Amino acid sequence: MSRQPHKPYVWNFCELLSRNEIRDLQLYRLKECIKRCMKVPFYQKVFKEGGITPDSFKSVDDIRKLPFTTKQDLRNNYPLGFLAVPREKIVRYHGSTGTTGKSTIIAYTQNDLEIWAELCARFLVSGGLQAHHTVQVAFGYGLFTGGFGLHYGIEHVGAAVIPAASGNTKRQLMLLKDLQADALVCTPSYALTLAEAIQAEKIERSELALKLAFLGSEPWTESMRQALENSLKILGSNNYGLSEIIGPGVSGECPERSGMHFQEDNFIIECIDPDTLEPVPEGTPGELVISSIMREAMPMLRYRTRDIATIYSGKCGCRRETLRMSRVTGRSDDMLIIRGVNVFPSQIEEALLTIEGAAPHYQILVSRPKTMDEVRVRVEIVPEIFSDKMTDMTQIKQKIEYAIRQATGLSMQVELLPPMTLERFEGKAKRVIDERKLV
Ligand code: DLL
Repeated sequence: MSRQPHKPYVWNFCELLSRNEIRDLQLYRLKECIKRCMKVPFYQKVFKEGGITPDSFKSVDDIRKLPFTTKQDLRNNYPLGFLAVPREKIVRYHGSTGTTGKSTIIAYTQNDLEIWAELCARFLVSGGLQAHHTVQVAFGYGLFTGGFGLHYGIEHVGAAVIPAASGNTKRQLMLLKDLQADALVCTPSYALTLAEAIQAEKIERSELALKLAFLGSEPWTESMRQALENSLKILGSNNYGLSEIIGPGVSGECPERSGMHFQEDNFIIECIDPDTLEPVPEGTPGELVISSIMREAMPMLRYRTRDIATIYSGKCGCRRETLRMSRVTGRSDDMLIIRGVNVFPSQIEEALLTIEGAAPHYQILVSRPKTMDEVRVRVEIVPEIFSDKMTDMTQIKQKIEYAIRQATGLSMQVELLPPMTLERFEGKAKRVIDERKLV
């Protein structure tokens, strides 16, 4: 479909600050943020050890005097060790997706929620949303930040929300049709599923009002965008974020489609080599490191996102001068995103090893036969338990499937293997085979 250019809408003048203005604002806000972080025992220790005070920062680049904050630091301080405000100031909790294990809880003050809605409003407007639109949100509502984050952003713009939540494709189609939604919010892979279902149900495009889609929360490609735009006859824009930093709203695309603009009045962005931890030159892929300098409840200083992307500067055709990021091209850890849910192979391993008979030799095969991700876990059974009695094996298989579902929130198909079937490794085990071709 040919792109229908729309005016590069800007929601807030902050988005048009010059580079110098952005840097000045960041420096001021970083110093204020350091003061707030003094209430967090983890940062107190960091500041004491490094002799750091707000006056240690003469320029934004001095942020490198601080060590990184990692997901492990958050886990070590679970659930609320990173709170920078008294508990009674918290009005909302979210968490990282898909796990029932202890991972990360994210807290928000009222002010954090207002800023979050504002940040989401900005990328929505820059992607074409206007107050007269109706938007169907097909993200999960719950601990996951996608549903609520986008919901309040849409309301902030003044558009109408249909909080359809995730799944139930038939009902999604019914709502799209009956309420004539102009815009869709979901993961790119779910948008593809909807596009297929629209075809399968023989719904005529003229029965739908869709014009825009705001897609994010998982990696996707330019060719996937084209497939979606052609089949759904929409403009699809990309947006990026992560719960530890705030949720969606960290960066988003403008009509120029030349990368996602970071909301730099709220975040200080660095891009590092994940091995040497040194900054990479602009235009070289590296790991994004983000500091959330406006957060009240849980500010993060130099948080290692593990997301690999490339950063660009330079004035964009939309008039913004903020740094932009490419699509996320990989991870510097082994996290997988399955149907929009973040999963670590270690969670699957821990779950299957709770079942008697399962050997610690397994392989995780991820594929996307059509539009939905599928995971098959191949597990060896220990020799003492392995039997050719179908009923015994079926029971073990079901137990493992249940344990994995409990641990990850996802259904995965388990295949049991006789002892010594899988390859043994001398070095680092390669347990994940990701066959998804993001086309
Ligand atoms: O996925 C926040 C979000 C919700 C973003 C809705 C956009 C829309 P988490 O569950 O914490 O938060 O997962 C964060 O998802 O570190 C990336 O690896 C991945 N991710 C998020 N957006 C994109 C994107 C939300 N546009 C993790 N492209 C991040 C590629 C993305 N990967």
